[in-house]
Amino acid sequence: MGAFETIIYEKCDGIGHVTLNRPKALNAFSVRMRDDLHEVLSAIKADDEVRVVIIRGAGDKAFCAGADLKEFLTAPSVIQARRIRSLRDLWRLFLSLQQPLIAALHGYVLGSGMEIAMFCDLRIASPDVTFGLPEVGLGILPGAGGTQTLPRIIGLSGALDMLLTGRRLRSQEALAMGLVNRVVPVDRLSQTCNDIALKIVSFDSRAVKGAKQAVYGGMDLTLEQALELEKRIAEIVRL
Ligand code: CO8
Repeated sequence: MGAFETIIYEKCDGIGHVTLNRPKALNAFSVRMRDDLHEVLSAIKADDEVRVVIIRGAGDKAFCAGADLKEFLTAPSVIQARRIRSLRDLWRLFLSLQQPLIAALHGYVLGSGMEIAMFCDLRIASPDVTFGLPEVGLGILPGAGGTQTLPRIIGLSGALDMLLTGRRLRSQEALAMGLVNRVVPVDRLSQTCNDIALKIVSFDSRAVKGAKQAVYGGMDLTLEQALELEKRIAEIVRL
């Protein structure tokens, strides 16, 4: 893999480190970033050495302040349509990764940035985070799964509050609502995510992948079907 314009990718001790790297634009999600992320995640998906992934944002102001508004407002409609289709592919790619994804969150986590975080399995935040989905206020819908991932993570009531009123959440509220797993001091954010990742790396990777697959695979099934799925996956893991 070559160097990327908008992403830094490093691999160390079984952990894939993905950094959104446009700090001067608060890591706004651009078409270039979409393409770079697609390439990195495709490589990670095929790489058995990568047992867990940490996604973070460069700079001290934001994980990601959403879609690149400057680019979005100048895109002609055909390109826009193609962009939206490709976005769906990227989001499917996120969902198809068997390795656990950890989002290390600081500063602004808005729009597409929040949607990226919601495609991760664990969200660890510093106390300064502002979460928000401003799309409806901009006259559009969150186009990267936000209307579906948010209610699955925090429930219907909180999701509708954020989506319909543009309500923003700070880290402690996000913790109380189940949007983040842990809040840690900003100077401990990276180390905490690394420690969690190393713990996951120390486990049997088949059991880790199996647990992730069973949880997501069972969500849209009846309990009976989901228990059956769990049984099948547990048998495969034990082989
Ligand atoms: N896109 C492009 N550039 C951005 C973005 C963005 N989303 N956010 C910040 N930047 C840039 C600024 O333009 C600025 O650049 P420059 O220094 O060249 O002027 C630099 O980052 C620093 O930003 P600010 O000076 O604004 O920093 P502040 O600390 O004053 O404010 C905020 C931080 C509150 C995060 C503010 O930057 C902001 O409101 N940003 C936009 C947030 C947003 O609404 N994001 C979009 C969410 S919706 C989405 O992701 C789905 C698609 C939306 C399409 C909408 C079509 C109508």
